[in-house]
Amino acid sequence: MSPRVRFTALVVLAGAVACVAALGIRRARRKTEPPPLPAYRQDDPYTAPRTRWFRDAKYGLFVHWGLYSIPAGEWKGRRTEKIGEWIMNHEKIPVAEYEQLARQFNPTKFDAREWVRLARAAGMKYVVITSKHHDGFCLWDSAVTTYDVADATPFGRDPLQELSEACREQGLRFGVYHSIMDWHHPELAGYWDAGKDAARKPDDPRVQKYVEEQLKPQLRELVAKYDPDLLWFDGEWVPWWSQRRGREIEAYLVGLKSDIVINNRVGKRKTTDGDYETPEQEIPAAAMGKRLWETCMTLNDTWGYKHFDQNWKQPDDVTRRLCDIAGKGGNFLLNVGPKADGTIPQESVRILEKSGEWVRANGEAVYGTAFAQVTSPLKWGSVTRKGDVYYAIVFDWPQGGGPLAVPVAGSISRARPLHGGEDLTVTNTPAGVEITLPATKPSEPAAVIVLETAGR
Ligand code: FHN
Repeated sequence: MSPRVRFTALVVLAGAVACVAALGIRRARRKTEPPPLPAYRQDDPYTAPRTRWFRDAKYGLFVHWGLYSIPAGEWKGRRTEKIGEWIMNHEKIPVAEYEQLARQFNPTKFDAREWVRLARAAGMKYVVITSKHHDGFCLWDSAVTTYDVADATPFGRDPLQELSEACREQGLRFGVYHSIMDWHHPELAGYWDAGKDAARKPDDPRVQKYVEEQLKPQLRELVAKYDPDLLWFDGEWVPWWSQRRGREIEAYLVGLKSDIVINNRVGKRKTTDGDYETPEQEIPAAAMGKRLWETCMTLNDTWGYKHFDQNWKQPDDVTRRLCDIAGKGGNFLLNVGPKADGTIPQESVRILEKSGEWVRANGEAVYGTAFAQVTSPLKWGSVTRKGDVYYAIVFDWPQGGGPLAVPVAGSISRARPLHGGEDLTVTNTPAGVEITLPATKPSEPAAVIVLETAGR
């Protein structure tokens, strides 16, 4: 065999070996690579009819209420500087000792209709309440555990039943918060005293047991008993939770209620998890492209009630944050931490009612709006958009009135105060539109100017 033929044969052989090896590696890799995440939703949450209510609502009440409302931030005379609902963790309270709080949970002043009346007075369109926070205590009558309001407390009423009914009666949507992390399961990592052999992997049989024997059955209960429009998961950062587990729960919930809206903390807060992003205690600098989002925020510095936390945001501040969020296409989920007696702290009531006066009077510029593409950041307030109409929400009115630059795209044909009065002078410039404001600001803390685009 000539050297040339031998060389070609060697090359062909080497090539064949390389192919076989590559195939082998790919097969092996395919064996180790987790199968792709199951797709379970056929729609795009950003435009789907089932999220329309959420996109139009813009503003909701978050409620953190549970056994932690009893110590109210103080344990054995020691005040925690941290968030009240984490007192079991921060004060290293053993499960058996913390459970005793249930015997004291008897919120006889709880009035679901009053809570919903307050949400409406604030201008809110939905309510999301903690069905189970990290401490594992269940605020409804669950057949899956006795660590719930029905079996462990003298209260004898079902707060979720009453609140979901009050929401329906008064035309608000109802959502439930549910923590994946559960300190009532010390066998799972997350509990402050979880041993080093606590479950830390998603495929740990103890996680499987928790998911199959508690998480899923309780989600089925919550959907069957209270028909929530929204599921607000949390506590997903534990090492034993994964995007795959999250996808499994999403598919499970969609099987129970096809139009349910689910936040991104069902998974690992990836942009493919759930229907929307959940920035916390912050407002994004700009809209998030074609991804829904909702900022959740405290009214003071705690989610769960702390009797000494008086660092309250003021009504105008709340109103401005709502408009800022709406101008960037987001939702605002603002929290209250009711007391153990079932009442909402008076300061929370005052702030929400005061801010609500403006929100309800100017709802046209908030509800059902989308983010307005502004060509430069705004200092004086926010701009929202509804179809071919913009709403300039002006908080910082120029001294004595005068020109205000509104950096929106498109030519504006008319500018008028939302609540009537003379039309304003409009000058379209390459950078947007300039409107001439009158000396007096028509309303506080902000005045809305309606800008109609030429196409109208
Ligand atoms: O740990 C919780 C906290 O207690 C509170 O519930 C907030 C609300 O969004 N979420 C977690 C912190 O990210």
